[in-house]
This record gives sequence, C-alpha cells and structure tokens, in this order.
Amino acid sequence: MPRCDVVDLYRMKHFFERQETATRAGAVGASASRILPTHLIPLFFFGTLLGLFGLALYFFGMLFSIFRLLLNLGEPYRTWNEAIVWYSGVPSTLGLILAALDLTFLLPAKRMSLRRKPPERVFDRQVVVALTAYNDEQSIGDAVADFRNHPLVRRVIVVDNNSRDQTCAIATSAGAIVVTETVSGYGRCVYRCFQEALAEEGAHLIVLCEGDMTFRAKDLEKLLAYIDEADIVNGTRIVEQLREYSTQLSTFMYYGNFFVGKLLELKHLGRGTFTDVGTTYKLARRGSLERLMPVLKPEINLEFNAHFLDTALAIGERVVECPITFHPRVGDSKGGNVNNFRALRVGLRMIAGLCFGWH
Ligand SMILES: Nc1nc2c(ncn2[C@@H]2O[C@H](COP(=O)(O)OP(=O)(O)O)[C@@H](O)[C@H]2O)c(=O)[nH]1
Ligand SMILES: [Mg+2]
Repeated sequence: MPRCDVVDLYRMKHFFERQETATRAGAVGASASRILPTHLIPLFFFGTLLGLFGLALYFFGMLFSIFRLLLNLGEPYRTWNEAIVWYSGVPSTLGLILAALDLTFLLPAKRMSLRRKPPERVFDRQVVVALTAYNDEQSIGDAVADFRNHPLVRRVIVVDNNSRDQTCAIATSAGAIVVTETVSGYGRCVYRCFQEALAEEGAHLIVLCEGDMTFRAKDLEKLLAYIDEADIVNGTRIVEQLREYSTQLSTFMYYGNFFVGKLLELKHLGRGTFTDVGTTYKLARRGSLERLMPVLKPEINLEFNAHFLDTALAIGERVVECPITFHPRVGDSKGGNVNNFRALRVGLRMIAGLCFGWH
C-alpha cells in the first residue's frame, strides 16, 4: 500500500474515533447540524439519483417521440423532443462520474469507518420482546405464545395501539405485559415498544416484532447469531427460499423494498449491505437503542423502519442484515401491505426521507 494511503487511513481512523466519542457523549447528534466529513459525502447515492432522473427523462423523450410521430407533429415539437433525448445524457453521465469517484476515492475510507471499533461480545443472550399490535385479535394470542415459549425470551410486551377489538384481553391472557399507546400510528407504536422494553431492568437485548404471525420466534437464533458483530441485527425478507409461497409481500413490494434497500446502502456506502427496508423484526443492543431514541421521530408512520435504519447508520451504529422467514399474515392487514398502491406511496415517502430528511 502506498504510504499516503496508510497516513490517510490512519488520520481517518482517528477522525472516526473522535467523532464517535463526541456522538456518544451527546455532543454531536444525528441532527442536520452534524457536519458531514467530505469523505462521507454520498456521491454514489447522488449519482444514482441523477442517473435515474436522466433515464426517466430519456424514456419520457422516447414516449414523446412516439406521440409526435403518431400525431405527425412538426416544429417546435421535433426540436424539443431532440433536446429532451440529448440532454437526458447530461444527468446520466454526471451520475456515472459521481459513482465512479465515490467507488475510487471515498469507498476505502467509508469502509474503514465501519471497522473503527468492533462491538463487544454479548454474553447474556436473553431477550425482551416487544410486539406491535393494532386490532390484531386473530393473531396476537398465538404470537405471544410463540415468543413466550422460546427459551431465550425473558418477557413479552405487547404495545396495543388503541385497538377496538379484543387484542388487549387476548394478549394479557396469553401472558404478555400489555400497554396501550393512545397516539395512533405505526411509528408511535414502535417507539413505545422501545421505551417499554428499555424500561425493563436487565434488558440487554431487545427484540422488536409484530403480533401478526408474519415473523416467528424460531428466527431469534438467526438474529442472535450476528449480534456479536452488530449493534442492531435487522431482518430481511429477501431470501426466496425463506418466504412462504403466498404472503403479503407482492412481487412489486419485494422488488420495491430491495430497490429502496439499495438506495439506503448507497447512501451509507461501505457501512452495510441492505436488501429490505420494511421489516419490523429486529434485534438491538440496549446501548444502541439508548443512543437512537433521542434522534428517532415517532411521528413518522409506515415508513418508520426505513427512518430507523437510516438514522441508525447516520449516527454510526453497526447494522447487520439477517435473512428471516416470512409467513402469511393472520388477520387483516392495516399497514403498507394493504395493496400495491399504498406500498408505492410508502416507498416514495421512504425515498423522499432518504433524500431530503425525515419530516
Ligand atoms: N398500520 C398500522 N399498524 C399499526 C398501527 N399501530 C400498530 N400497528 C401494528 O404495526 C404493524 C404494522 O405492520 P405492517 O406489516 O406494515 O402492516 P400489517 O400488514 O397490518 O401487518 C402491525 O403489527 C400492526 O398491528 C397503526 O396505527 N397503523
Ligand atoms: Mg405486518
């Protein structure tokens, strides 16, 4: 390795150590005021957005030309059409250049940032599980029983989000600690799950999951297998062999999640591999959640999982994805999986959050 590389990496390592000390001491938050070091600028991410814009412009130009020919439109439409197709090459080319610059010059330092300090081993592998629930009377009893029967589960908490059905009563009789979150919304419910789990004394490892039977307790071992290398282990539903034939995840949602996952990956290039931004099922260390709670925004609704991952990566948490099994939902869907149109809206809001911040 040339000497300058070694010196650069050494400086980088110290920079990240200082940054981490400051962040963990609360001096630097994940707020917009955080100064982004130049080598962390997400050039590949910006490049991809520019490339996609160029591609969209090109296809618009192609479509325009078909209509122009069909309707036999002359000037000035022909000149406009030509300009659209020609100039669509500008953002695409610029995008490619930015991506190449990122991969060539910034990626080594970005990868180094992930490796600055390996997480400590976790010896106590017992977990506290918090389940989201919203009018989930058909599934919550089985979901609680499933987790309570797992030998590594110390306690199951159900956060009921103002259900009008028998969710509370069924969860209580299944043996869960039930709390009610009166403010509606998936983000509120998840945030309350974290608060309640953190309030449990001795909860070193916290699992977030849904009470709709789409995720199962037997996958805890999979998540736990990675916790020594991670602050947060996030489930992914991307592995074809691990998802049942017929689930809520339509083909559109499957690839849509993958696409947004890759945008997240490009934004935090060198810090992880991401293929799914919509999975609730995750395992987190207490310390990691404590750092995250002040910077998470509970008012964010169905796109909360993407917000969670983006924020965790932004403050330097080590997030590892882990394939989990995905099962058919028991009871009616109320989230982003109701239909493809709703999923598209959630996905677009996730992309907007990644690009412009979470509002
Ligand atoms: N949609 C929605 N889900 C909520 C709310 N509060 C809690 N939840 C729970 O959060 C989870 C939403 O997850 P998701 O998979 O997106 O929707 P699902 O198809 O209804 O399971 C479910 O377990 C819901 O029961 C809320 O206000 N809205
Ligand atoms: Mg669900």
